[in-house]
Amino acid sequence: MSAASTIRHDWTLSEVRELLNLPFNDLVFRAQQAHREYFDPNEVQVSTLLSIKTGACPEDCKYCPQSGHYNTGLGKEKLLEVEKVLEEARAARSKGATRFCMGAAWRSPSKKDLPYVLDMVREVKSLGLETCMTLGMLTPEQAGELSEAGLDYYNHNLDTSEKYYSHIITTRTYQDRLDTLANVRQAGMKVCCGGIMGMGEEEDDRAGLLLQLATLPDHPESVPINMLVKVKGTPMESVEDLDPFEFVRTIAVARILMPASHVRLSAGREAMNEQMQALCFLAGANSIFYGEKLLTTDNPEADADRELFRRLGIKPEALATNHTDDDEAAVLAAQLEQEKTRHLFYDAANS
Ligand code: SAM
Ligand code: DTB
Ligand code: SF4
Repeated sequence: MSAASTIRHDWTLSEVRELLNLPFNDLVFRAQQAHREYFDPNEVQVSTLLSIKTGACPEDCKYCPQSGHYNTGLGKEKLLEVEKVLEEARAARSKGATRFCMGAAWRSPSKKDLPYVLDMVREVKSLGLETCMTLGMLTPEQAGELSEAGLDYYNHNLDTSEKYYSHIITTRTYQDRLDTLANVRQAGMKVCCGGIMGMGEEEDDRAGLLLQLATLPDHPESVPINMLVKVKGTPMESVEDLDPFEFVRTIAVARILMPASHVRLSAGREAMNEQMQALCFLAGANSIFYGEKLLTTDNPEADADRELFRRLGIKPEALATNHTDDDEAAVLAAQLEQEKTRHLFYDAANS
């Protein structure tokens, strides 16, 4: 492997700042180079999200429609039944998603709820889908149980720089988040960790977040870059828009710093036009949330995303073939299933 291909964990803040400030064309060119060393540039991974427990969260994250501290008009819902989750997972699979991400508005999972969540992991996994959960903070024991049940990814975002963090959340610390990430790693799961742009932060906060992610002992396998979805009733409902090019720059720098990770163009696509999304793919984004809802807010219609892929010649990334003996049968079944659903994209891509 050439020196340029080496994955680095020793990036410095001045390097990250320099990258963020490159002339736009130079930055995107470098991001494309990095992208092509590790990925097919015309493939994008597709995940579908489901809120398994909505609203009345005790945390005070200023961006979040689900925080019980703000009145956003969201009702409080109980943890969904396992059967309902499975129904949604089957529907996502039949539309061509390969990963199913389940999110709960919790500070951390309770002793009472965890067994149900473990069942969800086992059952969704038996459909051959990759599984991801985001349930708040985890102890080493909880992370161990989720890993044991077969959970592939755990999403836990740092959200912003350490410096800006206390302007956004006061009910848990940056260090709490780093501790959960370490517990997830220690338990052998893949890490999904990123942040939100457009929360009134400065460029240096975006640099600080990217640096933190890129200097973790192992890069997160998945790096969601969210554009703030401004929800009425949250303290961020009327924060000033971020310059869209700054968002694209953030994606490009994430791609350069963590070249082997999937960078997800995450929340906020509903408010982006197709040209903006294409720029994000050009800058190295290679994963999206697919399906009409994120957790509680709208995402583009699945048909519209397939049409966008067609126009850009993008294909959905196939399920990974490396798997353990334990889930071999399920993965093979899912790959067959995926062959059936790929026509949804391919027919469009070839027409
Ligand atoms: N409660 C768990 C937690 O916070 O760890 C899991 C669910 S939480 C909704 C998952 C992530 O969604 C947050 O960390 C945040 O990055 C993202 N998110 C929440 N509200 C958002 C918004 N309005 N715009 C963009 N991203 C948002
Ligand atoms: C992530 O980084 N973004 C997703 C997922 N991980 C869990 C969540 C976005 C939520 C947007 C607001 C909502 O729909 O409630
Ligand atoms: Fe709760 Fe997660 Fe929303 Fe924060 S981001 S308020 S922890 S659901």
